[in-house]
Amino acid sequence: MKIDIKRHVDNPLITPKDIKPTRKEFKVDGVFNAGATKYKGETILLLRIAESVISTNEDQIAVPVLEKKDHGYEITIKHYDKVKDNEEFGFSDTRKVYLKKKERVANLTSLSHFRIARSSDGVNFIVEDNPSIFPEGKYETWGIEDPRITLIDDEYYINYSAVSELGVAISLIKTKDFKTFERMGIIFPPENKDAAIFPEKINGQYYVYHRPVPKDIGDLNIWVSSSKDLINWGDHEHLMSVSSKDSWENGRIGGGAPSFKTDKGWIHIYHAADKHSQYCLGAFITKLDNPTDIIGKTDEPILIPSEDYEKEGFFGNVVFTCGTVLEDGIVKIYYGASDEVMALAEISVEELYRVLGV
Ligand code: MAN
Repeated sequence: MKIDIKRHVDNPLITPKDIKPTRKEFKVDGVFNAGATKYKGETILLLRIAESVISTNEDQIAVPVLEKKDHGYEITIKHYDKVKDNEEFGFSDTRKVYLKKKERVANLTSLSHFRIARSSDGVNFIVEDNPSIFPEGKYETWGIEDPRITLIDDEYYINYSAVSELGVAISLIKTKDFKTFERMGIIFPPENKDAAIFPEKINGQYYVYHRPVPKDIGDLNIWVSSSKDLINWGDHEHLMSVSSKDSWENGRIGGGAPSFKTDKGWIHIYHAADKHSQYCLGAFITKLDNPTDIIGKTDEPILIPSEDYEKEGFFGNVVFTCGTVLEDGIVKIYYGASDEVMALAEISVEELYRVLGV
């Protein structure tokens, strides 16, 4: 089925050269996977900005991490030598340094923070020069990633991946004005990612989609939980599985942008990867009075990496969304491409109904 989805002609909208590094010894590797919302008539993107240390020697990798010092957590730089350390560590994945013996990640190559970009037309963005939210404390020593923004009443709730050597947890922050931010702590312990909170209570409960990361038994599937206060989550249920066939979604699936309400149900745009780590976007729709009841789902992706900026970059063949804005029947999907740039694609709600078969 041919799907009517349009990439914006100005794509990519934001690239690393639009971003001022936080330190002179840092460079920006990526500006991607932004949360999106409307605030006072403007579109706000909360950008994930990944920074690494400028390298002066090809054989060396220097990685930025937070370390506990007398006065709290400070940035320190760890060094690896690609030649000398080759026995012990793997360097082939641009995102990670790999500890071969333990078969686990020793460090990420970059440290991510969040920064605000504002726009009056949803296309031309002005990016702030300084971080809005910077990693803090023992659960964020390797950075903060992939924010999703949900407006509930008059407060914006931002959930994100808090990354440290203790694992990837899901944490929550709230703000009323995108100037002051209140940390509310971890809502799902490691390893868990890709949480997307619903914007209102349904039958007296808040709902969230999230993606636990089983290491030994089980696949990387989407789960759903509910809560009365957005902090304590329970009633955990499995929602949707990776495909068991040779398919675009047989590797991993995860929540994308927070679901939005339509006449026919809650629509959720999610991401899915195949066994070769090609990341696409798909959609499903649930009943309005029950976010655990899927009534339609896309068989084929609505967005597949095909443009240069989606196929090549810091980590290529990736389209990944954390935020949409619904205006006048059009869904603006803001998405990270190749873990490097921000882009925009638009699809109408009517077209989504058609591909969802509802
Ligand atoms: C994966 C990717 C990276 C991310 C790490 C830690 O490797 O999603 O972008 O930095 O996980 O979350």
